[in-house]
Amino acid sequence: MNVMDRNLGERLAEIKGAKMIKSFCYTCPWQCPTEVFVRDDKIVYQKGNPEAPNNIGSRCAKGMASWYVSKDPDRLKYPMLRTNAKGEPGQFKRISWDEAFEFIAKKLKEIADHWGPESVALTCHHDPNTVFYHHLLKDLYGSPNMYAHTSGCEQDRRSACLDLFGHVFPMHDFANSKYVMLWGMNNLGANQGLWESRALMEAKAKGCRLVVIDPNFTETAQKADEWVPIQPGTDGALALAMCKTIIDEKLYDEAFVSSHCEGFTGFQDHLSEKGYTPEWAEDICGIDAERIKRLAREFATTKPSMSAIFKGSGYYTNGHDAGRACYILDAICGEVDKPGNINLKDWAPLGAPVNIPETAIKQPEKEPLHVAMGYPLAPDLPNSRLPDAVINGHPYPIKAWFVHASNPVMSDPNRERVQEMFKNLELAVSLELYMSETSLECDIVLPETSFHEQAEIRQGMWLGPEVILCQPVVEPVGEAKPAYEIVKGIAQKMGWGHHFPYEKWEDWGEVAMKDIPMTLGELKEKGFWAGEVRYNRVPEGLPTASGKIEIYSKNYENAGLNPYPEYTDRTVIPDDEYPLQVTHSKLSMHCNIVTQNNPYLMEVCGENWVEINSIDAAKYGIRDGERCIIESPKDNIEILAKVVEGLVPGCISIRHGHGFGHWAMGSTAKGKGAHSNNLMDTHTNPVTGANCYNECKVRIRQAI
Ligand SMILES: Nc1nc2c(c(=O)[nH]1)N[C@H]1C(S)=C(S)[C@@H](COP(=O)(O)OP(=O)(O)OC[C@H]3O[C@@H](n4cnc5c(=O)[nH]c(N)nc54)[C@H](O)[C@@H]3O)O[C@H]1N2
Ligand SMILES: Nc1nc2c(c(=O)[nH]1)N[C@H]1C(S)=C(S)[C@@H](COP(=O)(O)OP(=O)(O)OC[C@H]3O[C@@H](n4cnc5c(=O)[nH]c(N)nc54)[C@H](O)[C@@H]3O)O[C@H]1N2
Ligand code: SF4
Ligand SMILES: [Mo]
Repeated sequence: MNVMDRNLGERLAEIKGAKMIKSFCYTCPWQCPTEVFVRDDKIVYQKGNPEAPNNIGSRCAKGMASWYVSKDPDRLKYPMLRTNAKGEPGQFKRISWDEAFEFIAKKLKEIADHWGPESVALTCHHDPNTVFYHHLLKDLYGSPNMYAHTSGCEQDRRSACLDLFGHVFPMHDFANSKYVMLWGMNNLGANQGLWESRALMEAKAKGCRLVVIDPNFTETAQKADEWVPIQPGTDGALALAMCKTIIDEKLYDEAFVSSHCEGFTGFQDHLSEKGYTPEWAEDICGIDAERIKRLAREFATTKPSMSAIFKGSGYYTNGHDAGRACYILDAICGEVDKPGNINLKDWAPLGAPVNIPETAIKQPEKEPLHVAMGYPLAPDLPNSRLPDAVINGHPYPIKAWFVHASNPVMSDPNRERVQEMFKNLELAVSLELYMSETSLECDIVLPETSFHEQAEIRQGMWLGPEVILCQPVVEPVGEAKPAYEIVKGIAQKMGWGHHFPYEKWEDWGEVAMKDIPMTLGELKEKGFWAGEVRYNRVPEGLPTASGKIEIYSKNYENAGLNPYPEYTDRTVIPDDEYPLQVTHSKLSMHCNIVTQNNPYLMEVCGENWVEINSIDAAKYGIRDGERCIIESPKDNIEILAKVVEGLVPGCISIRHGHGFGHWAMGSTAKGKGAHSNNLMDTHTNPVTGANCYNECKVRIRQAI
C-alpha cells in the first residue's frame, strides 16, 4: 500500500467519524502493531501502525477480517458448567462468574490436598495475558507445570537455538542478507509477521539469492531463485553433507570458529567418521551430490548469508539434530548475528504485571513434568506425553488442566487419545472465545475477551527490543472477562485476592512498564516502544555452558546423547500398504484453528485440502478438485484434492485447519474441510519432545 492509499484509508475513517486507537493484532502469533478505527462500539477500519518497525502500514487478510471476532454471534457469552458425564458429548448450563470462581477454587483446594499442587498443569497457544494464570497457579498455588504449546509448533527449532546459541527465539535479518536458505519455512504462505515477508522480498529485489528447501513448491518456493525438493524428514542428512563440503573445501570461517565455536575440530572428525558426504546424502535426500556441493559452496562464499528453519525440518523423530545441523551451517561460516544473519535479538526489560512477594511464593516439591518425563532438554512440555500423566499417572499424576487459548483436541496428534485423557481429569478448565472441541471435553468453560476487547502489553516480534500494546477498542462480548479479572476472581475465593489489587488495566500496565523508558501514557499514544537493533553479540559471550556457539553440545553430553548432530531415519517410513508420506503446511487465508468461523475468510478459503503430485494422482486415480479418502493405519478422512506438479512424489501435503466438528458450536466453521490429526499415532521426538505430525504413512483413493 503506498502513502496515498494510507492517507485515503485514514481520511475515510475520519469521514466515518471514527476514533483511532493504537493496538496490535493477535489473530496469529506475530502480533503486528495496528491502528484500529472505531465508531459506535464497532471496528470500522484497521490498518498496520506505519510507525512501528515491525509493520509497514499493512495487514494481512486474516488481520483485516479479525474485527468479526468482536461481533461473532457464536462467541461464548457466559461461564458454562458441564452437566453430563465426561466422555459423552458435552452438555453445559450457564452459571454466574461467582459460581465459576467458587467451583474452580474448591476443586483446586481438593486437588492440592489429595495430590499436591504439582498435579495441576496449564498449557496455552496464544498466550493472551497467560502470565496472570502463572501468578495464580505457579507462584501462589505452587505448580511447576506452566507450559505453552511449543511441542506442537517450533519445538525442534527452539531446542536447536537454545543448544547452540542459548537463545530462545532468534529473528531473521532478511533485509541485509545476500543469500537466504530456508529449510521448509514458508514465510509467504504462513507469514511470520508481515514485515519479515516484506523484508525478504525487498532483499530479493536487491539481489539476495533465495533458496527454499521443501518437499512442496510452496508460496515462498514459488518466489525463490531455487527450489530444492527434498525427501521429507531428511534435512539433517543434507545439512550435514553441506557442512562436510564446506569444511573439506576450507570454505568455513576459520577465525570465527576458533574464537567463537565450541567443538569445531571434533565436528570435523565426526563428519568424517560417520561418512556424511554429499554422495552419502544423495539418495537419502533425493538431491544429487553435485547439487549439494554447489549449494554448500554458494552458501559459504556469499556473505552475508542465513540458513533458517522454522518447522519444516521438525515434526519428525529426527528433527532435533536436523535443526542443529541447519544452524551449524551458519556457525561454521561465521554468519551468526551479523547484519543479514539470524539475529540473536535482545528482549525488552518488560516486568511482571503483578508482584507476588517472595514470602507468598510456594516452592513446588516435584520437578517439572517435562523433566520427570525424561525430557530434560525439552524447551516446553512434550504435550503428546500428557495423556500418560493423566491416564496412567506416569511420571506423576496430573489431575487438573487449564487450557488457555488452545484447542489440543484439534491441534495435537492422535485426537482420540487426547479426548480419552479428558475423561480422567478431575478438573478441566477451558479459557476460550468459543465452545471449541476442547471446551466440549472440559468441566467448565470460561469466556475470555478477545484482543479487541482487552489490554495487553507484550514483547514485540522484531529484531530490536520492543514493547507492544493492545488496547480495548470495543465492549466485551456478553459477560466475557479478561484474564486478569478471571484470575482475580479465583484468587479471591482462594484467599489470595490481596495480591491482585488493581481496578483497571492501566494499574498493572504501569507496573509492567516500570523499566521501559516510556510512560504508559506515551505507550497508549504511540502503540509501541522500540529499542536499538544490535548485532555481533557472539563475541560478548552467549548464555550457553561454554559461552560460545555449541557445535559440541554440553547439554546433549550431560543428557547422555551424542554431543554432535547425527542423522537417523525417521520412525515411520511408507511401505507397500501405505505408500505415501504425510506432510503438513498452513493456509495463507487462515491461522491454525482460529479463523474458520470468520465468514469473510471462509468465503475466500472455505475448506482445507490435500496436495498430491500429478504422478501419484494418476497412479491412485485422484482428480483435481474432487474428494479423496486418505487412510492411515489408524483412521481415515475425506478431503478435497489438489493435483499439483510441485511436490515430491511419494509425499502428500495436507493444509492444516478446518475439519472435525469445528467449531463444535461455530455455525460457519462447522462441517467444513477435514481434520488430519487422528491419522497419526503419538510419536514424540525423543530429545525435544516435539509432536511428530509428519511421522505418518497413508494410502489414498478417490471418494465414491
Ligand atoms: N497464514 C498463516 N500464517 C501463519 C500460521 C497459519 O496457520 N496461517 N500459523 C503460524 C504458526 S503457529 C506458525 S508455527 C508458523 C509456521 O510457519 P512455517 O513453519 O513456515 O509454516 P508451515 O506451513 O507449517 O511450514 C512447514 C513447511 O515445511 C515443509 N516441510 C514438511 N516436511 C519437510 C521436511 O522434511 N523438510 C523440509 N525442508 N520442509 C518440510 C512443508 O511442506 C511446509 O512448507 O506460521 C504462523 N503463521
Ligand atoms: N496436523 C497439524 N497439526 C498442527 C499443525 C499443523 O501444521 N498440522 N500446526 C501446529 C502448530 S504450529 C501450532 S502453533 C498448534 C496450534 O494449536 P493450538 O494450541 O490449538 O492453537 P490455535 O489453533 O492457534 O488456537 C486454538 C484456540 O485458541 C482460541 N483463541 C484464539 N484467540 C484467543 C484469545 O484471545 N483468547 C482465548 N482465550 N482464546 C483464543 C481459538 O478460539 C481456538 O479455539 O497446532 C499444531 N497442530
Ligand atoms: S500477520 Fe498475523 S498479526 Fe499480522 S495482521 Fe496478519 S494475522 Fe494479524
Ligand atoms: Mo505454531
